[in-house]
Amino acid sequence: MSTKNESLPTVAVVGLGYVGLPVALRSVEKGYLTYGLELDEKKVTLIKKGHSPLKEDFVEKRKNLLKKIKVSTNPTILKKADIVIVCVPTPVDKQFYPVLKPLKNAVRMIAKNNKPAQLIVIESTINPGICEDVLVPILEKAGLKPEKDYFLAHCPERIDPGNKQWNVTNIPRVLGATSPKGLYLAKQFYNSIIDAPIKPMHSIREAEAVKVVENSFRDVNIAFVNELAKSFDRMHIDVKDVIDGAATKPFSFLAHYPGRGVGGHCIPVDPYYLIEKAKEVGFDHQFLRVARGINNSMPLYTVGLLQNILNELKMPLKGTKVGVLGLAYKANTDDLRESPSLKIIQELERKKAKVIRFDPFLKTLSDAPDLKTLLKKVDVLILVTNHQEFLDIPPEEFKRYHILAIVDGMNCLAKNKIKRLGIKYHGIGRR
Ligand code: SAJ
Repeated sequence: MSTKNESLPTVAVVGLGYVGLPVALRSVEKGYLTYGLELDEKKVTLIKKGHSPLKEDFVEKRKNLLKKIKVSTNPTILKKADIVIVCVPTPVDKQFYPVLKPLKNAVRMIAKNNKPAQLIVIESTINPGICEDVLVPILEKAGLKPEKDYFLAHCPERIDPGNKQWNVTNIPRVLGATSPKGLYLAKQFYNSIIDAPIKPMHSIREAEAVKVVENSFRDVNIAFVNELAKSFDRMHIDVKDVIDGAATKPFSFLAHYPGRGVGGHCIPVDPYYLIEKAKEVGFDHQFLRVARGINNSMPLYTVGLLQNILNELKMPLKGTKVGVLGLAYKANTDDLRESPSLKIIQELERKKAKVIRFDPFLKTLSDAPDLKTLLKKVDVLILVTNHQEFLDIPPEEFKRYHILAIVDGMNCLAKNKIKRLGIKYHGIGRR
């Protein structure tokens, strides 16, 4: 029930993307008067009309609350907020160095529109030390006094795009702050909107470290199986079967699966936060760097697999019509960020293949209006995204449209059925 509760503090969310919008909706749902500061006019207009700028299950189910978020592009709305939640992007640049400009700008805007005793919570992913070494100086430069004008906390976001089970209401969180009072105020707020444990960390640095550690953990585990895939490819061992076998062990094994590369705004990015931060203290995270290198090598490795198959078929890659199934980095989403498809297509075109793309979630970027049209047009396929629509293709369809070879970049197709139809098949560590 979303009724305005006079006794509750006023909330403002800065950045209404895949993290901020769910937080704002949840805040409304729990009765908070909620403002939304969003620089993208189009998004503001959409939300004002009650339309979601995101294709997220959680948002779709709460569309009726969208109009209750007081959205604006004007930062002066922050003057009304007792609690400001910062959910702006923290990408990395071409040298993989964290780009903090959006975050710094957001904090500058907050500082200029301070309400005394304002609680500022950073949800964006940052590396250890950013709050105290970068954001506090910005607040102090604006003349703000800690504990009097502001309290600073960090509650790293854990939104998993496309996940229908876990969302902002039920994902446990960690929380750190620069003072006990700030921790108390932040914990009160998050306990009121999240039906899951909120773990207070002993310092804000520890809270900053948690997120980059959990995502680096995932990146190195994916790199482990990607390296296995490369070696098992040579040993003619199906790495997917082996991982499934290892996963029968009920403890101390956590299955990850090889693929055409690691995309998204978290996993391929967050390890660089740790790598860069550690450099400042003279430490080289060689393991994280090696893992990043292995994962970054997978798109070209995938194209190499196609090249090997075409060599067997005595077909040059140049001029071959290659169907690329999927552009998004993750199944059943329309998210292109850091998607391996971009490097795969770039390499195919560099080798003068004729590329025809199709992604049911990104039709405006597709070269074919639908899957059938693509299958009619191409000689071979590379599956990049394990969208359900591609998993549902009966293998006979590949035969019907004279597909000569398939590289299964997510090891998700029916390998044996495809091979029995006389179609060349190669997965990642799976042949
Ligand atoms: N991937 C693999 N092998 C795997 C798992 C993933 O190659 O075994 C690839 C995916 O294809 C994708 C990339 O890695 O291209 C990232 O996949 P992901 O499942 O980690 O999806 P993300 O990027 O949405 O990661 C989010 C993260 N959530 C947050 O940062 C808040 C991550 O912490 C979660 O573990 C992940 O969702 C999840 O579990 O789904």
